[in-house]
Amino acid sequence: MSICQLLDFKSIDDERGQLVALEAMKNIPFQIKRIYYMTGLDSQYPRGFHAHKQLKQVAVCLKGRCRFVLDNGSKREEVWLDTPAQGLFIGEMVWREMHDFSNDCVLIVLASEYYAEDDYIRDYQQFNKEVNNG
Ligand code: T46
Repeated sequence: MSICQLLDFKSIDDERGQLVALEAMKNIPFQIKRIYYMTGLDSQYPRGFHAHKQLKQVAVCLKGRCRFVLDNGSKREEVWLDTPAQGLFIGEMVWREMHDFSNDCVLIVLASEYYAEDDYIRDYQQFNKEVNNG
């Protein structure tokens, strides 16, 4: 079973461009409490390196591309995000890293909870211990 899920969104394309609609409990599998986005990304500076205890998220690469590394404590997977017509669903207790941002990369993230630093596990050893010992 996969650690994360790639969600395919319907893209409504015509000569004016592309439009993708994201709706809570429809193509996004939770109620959305927070949206944040990242710009000015640089391949020299990977991001993430943490897991969340409760938070569920969907990340969408609106422009450019980047590589996600997901780890559930027993296996690792890599996923490239390079289209606004796909979202990466990441559930709770999954270690995530973001690498290899293109210069034009724009990432938007839909989150199931408000920001809470105490939901983060930023130490890999601690994550590995918690996920493997229940
Ligand atoms: C995640 C990946 C995909 C806030 O104050 N509010 C917020 O909503 C967020 C997301 C962050 N912050 C603060 C916390 C830090 O002081 O912004 C600073 C940078 O956050 P962080 O280092 O956690 O950023 P990333 O890119 O490593 O991780 C982010 C999210 O934090 C995280 O939930 O899953 O993107």
